[in-house]
Amino acid sequence: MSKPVILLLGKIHPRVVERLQDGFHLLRTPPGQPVVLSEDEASSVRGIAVAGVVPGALIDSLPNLEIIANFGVGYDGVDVAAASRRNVIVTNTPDVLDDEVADTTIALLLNTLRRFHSAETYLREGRWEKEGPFALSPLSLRGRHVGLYGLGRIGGEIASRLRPFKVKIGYHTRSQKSGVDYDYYPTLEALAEAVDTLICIVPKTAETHKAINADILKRLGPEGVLINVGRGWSVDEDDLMAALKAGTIAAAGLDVFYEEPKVPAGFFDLPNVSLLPHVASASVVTRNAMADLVVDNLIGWFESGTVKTPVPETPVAKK
Ligand code: NAP
Ligand code: 8YV
Repeated sequence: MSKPVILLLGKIHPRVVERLQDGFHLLRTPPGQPVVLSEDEASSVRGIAVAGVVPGALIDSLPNLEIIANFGVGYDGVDVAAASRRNVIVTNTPDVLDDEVADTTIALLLNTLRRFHSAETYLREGRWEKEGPFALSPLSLRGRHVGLYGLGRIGGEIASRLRPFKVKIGYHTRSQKSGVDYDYYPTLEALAEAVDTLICIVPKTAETHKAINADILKRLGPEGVLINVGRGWSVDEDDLMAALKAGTIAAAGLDVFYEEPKVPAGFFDLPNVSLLPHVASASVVTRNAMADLVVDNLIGWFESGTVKTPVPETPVAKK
């Protein structure tokens, strides 16, 4: 029997290729360029492995497509509505990255408050010996009230890690979560009003677009700190930059940006931001686990008609 054809899109993790190459026929397209397939190629494709974008037009141009396996828990790059219309399964990589992303969030929070990045640069530049101790950090985690915008798989892990830091914890989600004793706020406005530290870990959806804007930042207040590890989409970057410059809030730590990999140059000049190039899950061990889940979903589908981690919107039909 001929091997199922999988189209690899974007800069796909090498382990995905390694594990798929024996059992599947792999079609690769040059990264960063439009996907151009012959008619025969298009009709041969039964699966897609992707780290990035799958537009509806591409889905519609592949008549025999059965499954899209997304590398990443956030699957906002995939046109899920178009996939569902065509009865195409979409899978993502939840759970296996929760701990890594939560660890990174705590590191980014501490780095933003205590400016360890600047302190290390100071040491490396030989300034400690010449000029004496590094300046005291104006901000600290001591006594903070932290609000989570999102308390799902990753938000829950962030909250658990915050507990031993002895900070007060609250959250806003659309539905109140059972089994947690953090204070619930029914609106983002109410959460921002109550806390001084806001951690954004919601998905990219129409509802979360630029939800963190000038009004929310003003509510956080002059001691306020924003940490974004969700999607850049959820923050109005112009409003954030203005708030950081004017002292409307005190500092921000960002792992994600509106138009990655472009980072607004204005952030580089601000001493009160800590910037990371979307690395929250980027360790070898965690990215390998994500790659394995991409492959397990594809193998499961083509061997037994089952997938481990379908996204909620997907039609989970048996072959
Ligand atoms: P999840 O388990 O689905 O949790 C999402 C949380 O957001 C839930 O608590 C949900 O609660 C809440 N939420 C969704 N829409 C909301 C809205 N409009 N208003 C308020 N709350 C809302 O997802 P996850 O696995 O924790 O991942 C979350 C996101 O993190 C991903 O989608 C991805 O974009 C991002 N992420 C980033 C990195 C990185 O490298 N920086 C890594 C992994 C994930 P309700 O449904 O009750 O509202
Ligand atoms: C990855 C992420 O950096 O899982 C997600 O949603 O944002 C990150 O873990 C990204 O998916 C890699 O393409």
